[in-house]
Amino acid sequence: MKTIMATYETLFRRHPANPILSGKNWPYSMNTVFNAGATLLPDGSTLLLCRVEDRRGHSHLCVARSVNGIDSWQIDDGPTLMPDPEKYPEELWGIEDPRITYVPELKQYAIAYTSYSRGGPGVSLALTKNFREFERLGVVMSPDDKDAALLPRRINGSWALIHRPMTPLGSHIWISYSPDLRHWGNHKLMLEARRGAWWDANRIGMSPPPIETARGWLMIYHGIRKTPSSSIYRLGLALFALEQPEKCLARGDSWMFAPEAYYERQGDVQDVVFPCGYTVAEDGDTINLYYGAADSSIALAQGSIRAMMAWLDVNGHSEQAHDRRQPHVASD
Ligand code: BMA
Repeated sequence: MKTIMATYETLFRRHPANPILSGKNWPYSMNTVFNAGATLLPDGSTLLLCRVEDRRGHSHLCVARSVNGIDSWQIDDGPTLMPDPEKYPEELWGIEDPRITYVPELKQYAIAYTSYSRGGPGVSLALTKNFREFERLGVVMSPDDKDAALLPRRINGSWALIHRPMTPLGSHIWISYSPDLRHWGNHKLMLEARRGAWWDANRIGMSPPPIETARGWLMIYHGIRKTPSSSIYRLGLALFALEQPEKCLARGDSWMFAPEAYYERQGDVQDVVFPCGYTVAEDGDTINLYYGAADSSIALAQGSIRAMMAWLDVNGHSEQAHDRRQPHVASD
């Protein structure tokens, strides 16, 4: 009898120093650190904007800097960006999951983050030049909405924000456009959660900001598989047209990274890998993916943009070819 052997290509290698940051590194009292935004600073060092959950269960953001992006992190002595519910009531229950985009036209970094309001989680935007002073633009997508990032440049004259509203029919990835970063419209469905048994059925979200390549915006997204006992957060890939980013060119069928290591499988929330940021090395290809592990620590996995594109060429399909395009039956 023939034995069926499945081999899976490894697109990301976990760093042996994982988890690279956790509560035990922190200079002040807290519960956990996870889901960090990331960027390279002009001097080539790495900045992580970490989500820190305190012992009330509320989150704030704190900066950690490192010359090599792996160790010797210099962590701010106290919270870098605290919720400010007096001026911004939408931040009442904390601020979470920042995604950083450097915007050359503004010569500033844009941070899209989840603000946890009395009315649910929404998307807020802030601008900063130095990660010390921040200009808040307030809520740009009202609840329930999260998993947002700004594209680094205008598309046909408009700013573009990717985000993930929740609906009773499923949570899908949308893109919206704005002339001024404050007023948003022209909302377009970008990527749908699949249905049925798929690993990315019913609820998906963008993970780090998309990577601009010559062939399109390469997006690492998470799919949430609800199981009888909990949920599994895994990562997949999709590619979108450069000047029409709501147009999906290809989407991988299988996940390409999933919780396997002990620090991803056990923690405050088991079975979660949740990247909010990456940096690209000088070679223009090596990607350092920073991800929250089990809502309890920050880990690093390294991959290659070229390898992700090659994987998508083999494992991806255009959305038209996909089974979700088949007409729904009445009982569906
Ligand atoms: C999502 C986000 C993340 C979190 C994940 C797993 O909905 O809120 O912040 O890491 O759940 O708990």
